[in-house]
Amino acid sequence: MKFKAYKIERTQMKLAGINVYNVDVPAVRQLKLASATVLHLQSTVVELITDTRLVGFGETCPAGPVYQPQHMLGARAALQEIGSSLIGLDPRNIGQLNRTMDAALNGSRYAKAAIDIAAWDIAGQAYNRRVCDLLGGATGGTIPAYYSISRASPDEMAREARERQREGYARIQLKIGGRDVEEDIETLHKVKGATALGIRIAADANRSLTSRDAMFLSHRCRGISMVMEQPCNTIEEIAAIRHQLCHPVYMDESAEDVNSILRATSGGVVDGFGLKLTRVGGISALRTIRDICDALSLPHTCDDTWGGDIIAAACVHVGATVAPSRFEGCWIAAPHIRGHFDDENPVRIEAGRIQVPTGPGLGVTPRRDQLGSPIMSFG
Ligand code: 0XW
Ligand code: MG
Repeated sequence: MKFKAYKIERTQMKLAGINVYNVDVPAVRQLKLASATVLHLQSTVVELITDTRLVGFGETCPAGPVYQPQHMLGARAALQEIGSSLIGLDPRNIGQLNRTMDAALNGSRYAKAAIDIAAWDIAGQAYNRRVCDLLGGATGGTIPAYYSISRASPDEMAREARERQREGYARIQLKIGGRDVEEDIETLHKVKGATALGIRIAADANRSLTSRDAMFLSHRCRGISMVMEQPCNTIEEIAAIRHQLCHPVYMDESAEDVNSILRATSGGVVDGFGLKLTRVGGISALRTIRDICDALSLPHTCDDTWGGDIIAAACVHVGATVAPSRFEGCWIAAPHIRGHFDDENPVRIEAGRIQVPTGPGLGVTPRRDQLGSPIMSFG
């Protein structure tokens, strides 16, 4: 019996140029965290131009210079360092692209993430598939979003929690910390009283609590079903008190890359993660972390710290491929910012859910007038 030999046709594609743009992201609703208030930001958008008609877009947008070590000008300096090393590579070979970036510059995963996202956008368009299809397939047409409630008085936060639950959110994150812990304890009790059973609550201190206050808060909120997100500054501080807390602990800011996630999980330090797409290195790294969490039955979110429709689409594509039993939802900046990069395919939340973009690649294309002239070009 003879078998017919099928040959995979190899088409050529090369990266011919890269443009980097500054895009204003005006805020309509500030987000007050323990250490900072996020307002108007400038995002960094990367355009990968191939020698075919295809272009892909990526984005990175740290939430200001204080939330985490990553910051806007740092991303741009890193892109300056790595940009020219990528010209001539096949952007569909995302592994090679990432290895080349690592050979050109140590660290700065959040800048490399913008290139990685744009490469997935090109690969999706080249194969006529959505990014979520290339990542293993979507769980459905929409995925859950969660809402982050800015730090405010206990009554205001409780009122907003009730409103968001009525709007359709199944999960809310409450910003705590950076004030007297008594106010946070009062807030959590008032939120519990104001919301109906079933709402999932994350109390996010954004690294700010002392181990003493984290223990006080957890014990005084013993009857509240909630998770404590990044209560203290470091993995070590969290590890030291973890078994004295009454609540599951999720790691966010300390989840910096695949290795820190392996350290935290092998040490049994956490029960889940608030994952940030660009901090960990983009879609490729988040895919690996998704699979680690799946194997260890650890729930997690798929978000970023801020940004426009490109980052939002990338988070939603990965989020759409997470097993529902592991998925804590996506946070996107849309409710906090004015307008969209792509008016025809905006990534937005309706009744607590986000529609997975339907076009090939990321399924969003920023308007040219919004990009303006590049601030940096290669090739
Ligand atoms: C709520 N977020 C997803 C957006 C802000 O950048 C902070 C972040 C978090 O979970 O810490
Ligand atoms: Mg967080």
